[in-house]
Amino acid sequence: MHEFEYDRRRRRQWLAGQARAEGVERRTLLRMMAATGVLGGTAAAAAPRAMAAAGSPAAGGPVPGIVKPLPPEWFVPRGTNAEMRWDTFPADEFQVPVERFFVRNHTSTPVLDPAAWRLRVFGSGLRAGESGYGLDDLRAMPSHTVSAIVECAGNGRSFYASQQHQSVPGTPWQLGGIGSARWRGVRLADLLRRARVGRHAVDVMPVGLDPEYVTADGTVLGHVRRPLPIAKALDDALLAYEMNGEPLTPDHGAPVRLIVPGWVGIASIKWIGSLEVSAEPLYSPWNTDFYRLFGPDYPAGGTAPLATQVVKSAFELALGAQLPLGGPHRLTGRSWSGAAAIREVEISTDGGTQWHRAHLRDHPKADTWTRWSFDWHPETPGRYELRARATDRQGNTQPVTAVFNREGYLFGAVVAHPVTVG
Ligand SMILES: Nc1nc2c(c(=O)[nH]1)N[C@H]1C(S)=C(S)[C@@H](COP(=O)(O)O)O[C@H]1N2
Ligand SMILES: [Mo]
Repeated sequence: MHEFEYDRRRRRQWLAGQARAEGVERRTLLRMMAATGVLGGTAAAAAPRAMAAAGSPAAGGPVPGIVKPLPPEWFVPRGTNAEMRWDTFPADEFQVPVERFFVRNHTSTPVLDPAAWRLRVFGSGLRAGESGYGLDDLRAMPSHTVSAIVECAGNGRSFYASQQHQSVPGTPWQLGGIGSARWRGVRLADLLRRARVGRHAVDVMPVGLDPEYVTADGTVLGHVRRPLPIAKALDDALLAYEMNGEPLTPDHGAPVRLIVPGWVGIASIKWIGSLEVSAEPLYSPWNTDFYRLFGPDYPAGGTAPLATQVVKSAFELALGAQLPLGGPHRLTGRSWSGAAAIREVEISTDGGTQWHRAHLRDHPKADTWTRWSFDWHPETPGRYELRARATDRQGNTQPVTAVFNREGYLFGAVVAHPVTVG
């Protein structure tokens, strides 16, 4: 799909009044677009920042708004989010257990009654009127199970600062803003056909039932929602009601969330309550102001809304880990790409001069990660920098540096992983 062209067309249509801003006042959206240069203006510092959270804190937890326990051996708290720790993750487990899965909340986890839940489907892209579906209706439809990653677009963001000396706002994730799970549910395509989607539909807008999102300057941006192009909606998106064989838990979108394989995590809207199917392009702040690339190396108006994730790798080892002298040390980790299955992973233990092929422990598949291992025999004590570099089957590989963007998304460069031996 030619996303950039598609997006330009959407923007033109919106400006011509043919597309709607879906709950965002036109005035507010114009101001945001001007502030971020979407309208060709200057990139001012006035862009609303995604910081403030609405909703009440969950009692007692280290992260306000998250319901499940977040033991420090498994998680690092980050604002309203919880990052998964790679160094304590068991190398032999493929999927991330629900209780260890990272959480990214714009506001706070709502606890919804599954029996009362309904999904409202409506819009100009349907050849029928509004329809509604309860959880039983979804469970009665053919089910489909996928192994798929959910990864935040900002995963790896902290390395813009630590490795490239570039300061970016937002959650300073290391590499644990990611998880893979087995998701079971109804193909969005099946539901859309049942709701009688028409040929002229261009976007679907899933809307979350979590509290409305309020920026640091007090602007109410409404419920978390982000338009999904109909092509992806009809391709492999899933309305998931189970995660790793159990009903979804509150923090991960119960009773039903969207799973959009290969795409940035924000596409996978949790706690979905309604779905507009539109014959006109739709907008929300999550595809205009947030989740695009802005910066000196990008078009003045920013790129098209982010879609596919880049290639990344992580060691199952703490940054700065201490390893005893002698070995061998079995280094383990995982690599993934939103575009294709992993083809090859290379390891360097000398700061990036020499590279050696890692052993792939899984048959690489698209939409999830591939585990790898590498036996290392460091002969002298001291400080080393480990590196892992993956290449996917489309030939995408991890570069030495990531191109800067204002919000610090898509950090795909090779990460220098310091360890001390001896
Ligand atoms: N309704 C709603 N959906 C949401 C979000 C949110 O805050 N509200 N966060 C998104 C983001 S940015 C990410 S990375 C993923 C995180 O999913 P998880 O918390 O299950 O790991 O959910 C996405 N879906
Ligand atoms: Mo995210």
